[in-house]
Amino acid sequence: MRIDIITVLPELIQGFMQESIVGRAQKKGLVEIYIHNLRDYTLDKWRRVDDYPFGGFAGMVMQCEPIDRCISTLKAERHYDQIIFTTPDGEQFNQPMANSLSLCENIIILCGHYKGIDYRVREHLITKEVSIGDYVLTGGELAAAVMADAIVRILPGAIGDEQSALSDSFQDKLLAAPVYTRPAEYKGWKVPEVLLSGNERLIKEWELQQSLERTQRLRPDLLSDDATIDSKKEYKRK
Ligand code: 6GU
Repeated sequence: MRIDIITVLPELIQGFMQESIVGRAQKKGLVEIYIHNLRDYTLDKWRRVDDYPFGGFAGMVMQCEPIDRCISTLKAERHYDQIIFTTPDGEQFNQPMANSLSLCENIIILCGHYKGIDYRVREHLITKEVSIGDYVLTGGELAAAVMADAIVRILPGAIGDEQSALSDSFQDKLLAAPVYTRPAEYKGWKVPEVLLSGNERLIKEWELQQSLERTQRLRPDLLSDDATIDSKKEYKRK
C-alpha cells in the first residue's frame, strides 16, 4: 500500500511516521508513506499557498493551483483509490472505514485547514471527506496521522501477532476484554482465576462475557447495532 500525504506542515507528520508500528511497517515494506510539502507545488515566488477569500470573509484560503498541481503530479504516476480531504465536516472516521481504506492500493490524504480551502478543490479533486471527531483541530495533520496509524496497523504483518489486530476493541463492534501479565498477584491485586486455568474454552467464554459487559456499561450504543449480534454468534462458533 502507498499513502501520500499533502500538507503545509510536513515536519509535524514526518517524525510520527518514522516511529512505532507505522515506522516498522514501512521498513518491512508493507506500506510506503510519502509526505509532500504543498509549498513545493506553488508557482508563487514567495511560496505562498493561500490568499484572501472572495466575499470579504475573515482568514486566508488555500488556493486551488498548488493543490491541483500536487495531486495531478501524483495521479500522473499511478491510480489512486481515494483522494481524501481531512475536515471537521467530513464523514466520521471509524474502524470500518480504516478497514476499508487498508484494502486500497494507493491513497492521498490532503490535510485541510478549517474554513481554509478553496471549495473547488473539494468539488473537483477530492473523492472522500473525513473527520476524526466532533471537535475542531487547527489543521488536518493530526487527523491524517490518526488515520494513517489506524490503517497501517491492520495491514497483514504490521503487528507481530496476526490475531491481535482482529481482537481490538471495535473490530467486532465490542470493546476488548481486559488483559493481564505477570505477576499473577501484585500488592494483593489478583489476575482473574480463569486466565490462569489453562482451559481455553472457559477463557474464551470469559473474554466474550467481559467484552459484552464492558460494552454494555461503557458503550451501549455499539450494542444497538444488528451487526453486533452477528459478530457475537461468529465469536461463539470459533
Ligand atoms: Cl479531519 N480536521 C480538522 N481541522 N479538525 C478536525 C478534524 C479534521 N476532525 C475533527 N476535527
